Amino acid sequence: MKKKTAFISGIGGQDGSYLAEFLLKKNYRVFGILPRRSNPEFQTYRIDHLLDKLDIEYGDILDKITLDSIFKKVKPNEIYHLAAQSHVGISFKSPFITTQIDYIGVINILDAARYNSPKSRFYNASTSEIYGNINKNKILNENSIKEPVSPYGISKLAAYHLTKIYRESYNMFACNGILFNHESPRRGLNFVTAKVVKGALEIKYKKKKFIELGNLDSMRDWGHAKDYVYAMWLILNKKKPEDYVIATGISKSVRDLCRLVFKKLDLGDYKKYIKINKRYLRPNELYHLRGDATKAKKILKWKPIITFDEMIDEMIENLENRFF
Ligand code: GDR
Repeated sequence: MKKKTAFISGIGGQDGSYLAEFLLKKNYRVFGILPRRSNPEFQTYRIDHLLDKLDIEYGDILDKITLDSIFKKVKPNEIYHLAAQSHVGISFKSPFITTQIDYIGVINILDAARYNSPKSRFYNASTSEIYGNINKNKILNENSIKEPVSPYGISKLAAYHLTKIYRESYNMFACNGILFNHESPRRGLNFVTAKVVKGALEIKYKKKKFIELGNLDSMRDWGHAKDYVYAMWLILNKKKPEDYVIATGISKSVRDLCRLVFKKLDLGDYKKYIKINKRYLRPNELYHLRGDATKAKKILKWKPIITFDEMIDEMIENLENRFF
């Protein structure tokens, strides 16, 4: 039987690497692009162990020509669009480049698919950042009001609508996965979970005296990236193209995260080690996120497996082995 084919943009990222592993295990042939940068090693460390099994080309989501040629040649069964400028804080400093990558990039890849491989199933990495603060402390589902509060969120909301527009206008199998925060040992070190775990380990090994953070009171619904890439695949393998919220339904504060990590490392009261630095406060903040994945549970039969506690243990063990 002919192997199924998948294309992943952002294959070098946390989610891309887990998804590539998952699809290879399912016997897919996996294609991907990596942007050409001056420090290529940095971009492949999450997929170095897979490189001989993957078909990787250099290319950028903003260079449509690469997407056109790959889609024309491969006509992938499934396209997972995960590439993004994914740091919300950075999007305030670089709103233009964030919009280019996170919105214009989606026009590029949807058009490349539409003209060269219209039968490909298309997954767009949408996010809980599209909601904003308007829903107050409500649990959020696919129908909740979307009023983002960051340049990242607004680009992602535009991309979410664009994906729906292509589905409805051109009959494409195009779907949004509205994923709430998801972490893992492969998380970039400037996101808060990895920053706190690495910082606490540095304190344990006496390399540092404290961690500098921003808002400790924001609440996030944190799942594990491995569970979430499985949801992506389920979304593209249903009969009907639809949008889904993927979340755990449990919300914790950044403060809870700090308390747990410092406790696990036997370092005592986290407050002794945390300093607030204005640099890490965002001009606007999304205060509360908690997702309702009832639709995914019902239709996709998806549910999160790895608990927050288990994930933090895995992050501590992995980062300790990697850096100390
Ligand atoms: P988020 O993730 O913005 O929710 O977006 P992040 O881990 O960056 O922040 C979570 C919360 O922690 C607060 N915070 C800090 N954040 C960072 N990065 N660094 C700090 O020092 C710090 N101190 C406090 C933040 O203000 C925020 O409230 C993530 C990304 O992966 C997005 O791409 C994705 O779309 C969403 O999750 C779902």
